[in-house]
Amino acid sequence: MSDLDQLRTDLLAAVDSAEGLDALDAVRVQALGKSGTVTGLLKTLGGMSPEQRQSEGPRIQGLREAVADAIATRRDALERAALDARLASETLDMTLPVDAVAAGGVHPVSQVMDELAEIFADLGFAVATGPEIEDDWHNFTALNIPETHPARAMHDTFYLAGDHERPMVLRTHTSPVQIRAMKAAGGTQPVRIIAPGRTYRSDSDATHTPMFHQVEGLVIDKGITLGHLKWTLETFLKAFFERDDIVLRLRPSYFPFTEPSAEVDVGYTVINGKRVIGGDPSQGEGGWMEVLGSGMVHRKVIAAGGYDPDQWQGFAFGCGIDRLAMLKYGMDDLRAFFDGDLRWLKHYGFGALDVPTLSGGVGA
Ligand code: 2U9
Repeated sequence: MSDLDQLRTDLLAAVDSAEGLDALDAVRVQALGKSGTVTGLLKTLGGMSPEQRQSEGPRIQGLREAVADAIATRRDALERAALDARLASETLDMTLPVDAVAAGGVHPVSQVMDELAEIFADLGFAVATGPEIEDDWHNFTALNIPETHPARAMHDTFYLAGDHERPMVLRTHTSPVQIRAMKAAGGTQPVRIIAPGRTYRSDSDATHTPMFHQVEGLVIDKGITLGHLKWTLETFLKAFFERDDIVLRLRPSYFPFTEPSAEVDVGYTVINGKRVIGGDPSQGEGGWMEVLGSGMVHRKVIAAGGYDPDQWQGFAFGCGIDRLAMLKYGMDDLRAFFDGDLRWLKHYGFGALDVPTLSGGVGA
């Protein structure tokens, strides 16, 4: 075997046995680099006679090409093997659960407010809002609660330092919103609104917080009767508690702003030791639970709102939103509503996209 053949055999063997790209590059430098063996042979061509160059030239060039081709082929194989190894070690398990994204939740009070707006929208009621800092006239006087009326003391009012001409209070109910809505309607247009929002009374125990949420409803029109009131409340309660078997009981009561006035009880039944709204209250451990106050708007209040009480009548109702939420979603401590405990909110809160969760609107 000539020296050239021996060199070819050695170099091709070195290329084939190179175990990685670095080793292969070392072989390339050793053969084809500036001082490489094959490069050295190519340089000898210059000192040869023309005849010698003619016979040796193609052999040496052939050797250079064979080594270069072998290196390229080996590099491809090594690169493919490296890629295969990476693909095998870096596989993604598409079946793994994704990390939960931290998302906020909807507070039960907000959820119930959305549900109320939805149900009453179906009945043609708009949502009205007003200031939480009210003057004495809108909060009391216009609602037939004059200065000497015992109801003022009963409301445990938060008074604000203001001028003596126009004492200001934190509204004790959302009723002043309805007075403002009546005034805005100018004594000539029917009114059909609910007024949900924050209210304030100086009271604090397991069932009372100094701030709580109320919703009140008001209808002013011609020819309004107690029958309209009862139907509206029955329709509302059936939609809210998502049951058709809700029974109502109206008990005579007293509120300064309505005459006659009635407290509204709903029938409950007991399932697994828990009171559930709906069903026949005369069965088993069932009974009645007070959920709303209501009545026909007092003539003096109709007049204070700018309407002629000989032509216009109305009904109104009110209840605690916090209490509605507790009854529907089964919480038992009112104070937890306002503690801001994230564990409680996670448990009782609602997803932003669940709002509202009613299975259907009124009449569905
Ligand atoms: C106007 C006229 C009448 C609103 C009414 C009630 C009866 C009532 C309480 C229930 C529990 C509030 O949260 S609670 O303490 N409310 O019983 N509210 S009628 O009557 C109005 C309001 C505005 C212009």
